[in-house]
Amino acid sequence: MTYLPKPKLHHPSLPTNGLGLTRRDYEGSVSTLCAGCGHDSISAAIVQACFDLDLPPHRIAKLSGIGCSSKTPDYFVAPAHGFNSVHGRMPSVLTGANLANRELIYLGVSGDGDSASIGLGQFAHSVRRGVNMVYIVENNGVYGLTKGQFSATSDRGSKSRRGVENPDEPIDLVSMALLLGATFVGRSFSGDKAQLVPLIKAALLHKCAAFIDCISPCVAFNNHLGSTKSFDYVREHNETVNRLDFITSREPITADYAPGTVETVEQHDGSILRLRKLSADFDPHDRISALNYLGERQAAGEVVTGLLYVDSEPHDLHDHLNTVDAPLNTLGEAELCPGSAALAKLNASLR
Ligand SMILES: Cc1ncc(C[n+]2csc(CCOP(=O)(O)OP(=O)(O)O)c2C)c(N)n1
Ligand code: SF4
Ligand SMILES: [Mg+2]
Repeated sequence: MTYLPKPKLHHPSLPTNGLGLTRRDYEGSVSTLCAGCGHDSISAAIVQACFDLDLPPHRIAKLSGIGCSSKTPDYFVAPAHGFNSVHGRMPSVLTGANLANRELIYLGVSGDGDSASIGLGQFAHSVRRGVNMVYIVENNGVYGLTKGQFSATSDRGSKSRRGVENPDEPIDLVSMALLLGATFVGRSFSGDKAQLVPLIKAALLHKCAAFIDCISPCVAFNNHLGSTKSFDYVREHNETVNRLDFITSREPITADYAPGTVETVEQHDGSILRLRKLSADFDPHDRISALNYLGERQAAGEVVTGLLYVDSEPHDLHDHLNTVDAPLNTLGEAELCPGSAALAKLNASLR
């Protein structure tokens, strides 16, 4: 993989966050993606979110599969832990890492090909198990890296760059995530930083499976007339159901909206999601009605974006399995080996 490091020198007047780090400290190497690729805007949004939240870079673990989208962890938060896995296998690698060490913040980046085709089963099981992670699909409706074949999220009837119509039904990963029990589900657009950054911030502090489908146009193979994942199509058909402001538990809450127009949702760690409702009949706390709403708007050709579902009291995989708090590599012999008496008791219980 091409690797172009950025110069380490910072301008001394760059603003710093609570850790004394600049935004540049959260960047990665120089992107080798096509100029204008939506994926680069998502990387920039991740950099902004991690900087704003004062996340210690060494506490972040970024994982991916294979694809242009899966190359992007190289382009943000260089000092974080990183693992570029096999095509479609990011979720199981992330699940294993999370079980071994729950103290890191897990950020999985994938593509629509990576997650909706070869990795569909992996996506489904990581979400269904409630792995504490942020799972971002950079969704461009094509296999960008292998030169623009339709992916499983391409809409039926949408056209390839050469004018061929896609005959297959699409898979909507947002609807799947809702059906599978994800406790935080959002959809956004790489061209809408004002929506995407707070969504990523809220997802990073959500203590369970947080899924974000981010429409991310491929300027090389899927940004033409007839595509439903182009910049123009998404801008024209974007139906934003709410606007999210994200406030950490450290910040004061200033009320600058008319009463009744804003809903406050408190997350497990005390962080606050302030939701400005833009669609009167959309409720992000009702999984079934969110699914119905998405289905209706999708049939009408609209792309629904915003925070689509949130459960503020989620239980993750560690809660389900009642695992130890400490990372497994810090456990000593006393914790790992309970002794022959305990083993004999266990064996006796199974006879
Ligand atoms: C096991 C395996 N099968 C197929 C491939 C070829 N391949 C590489 S990337 C890719 C699809 C990438 O599409 P997507 O995940 O949507 O990422 P994008 O490039 O569009 O961001 C495929 C099929 C591979 N690398 N490994
Ligand atoms: S081929 Fe498409 S997805 Fe890949 S870098 Fe270029 S614009 Fe982005
Ligand atoms: Mg793709």
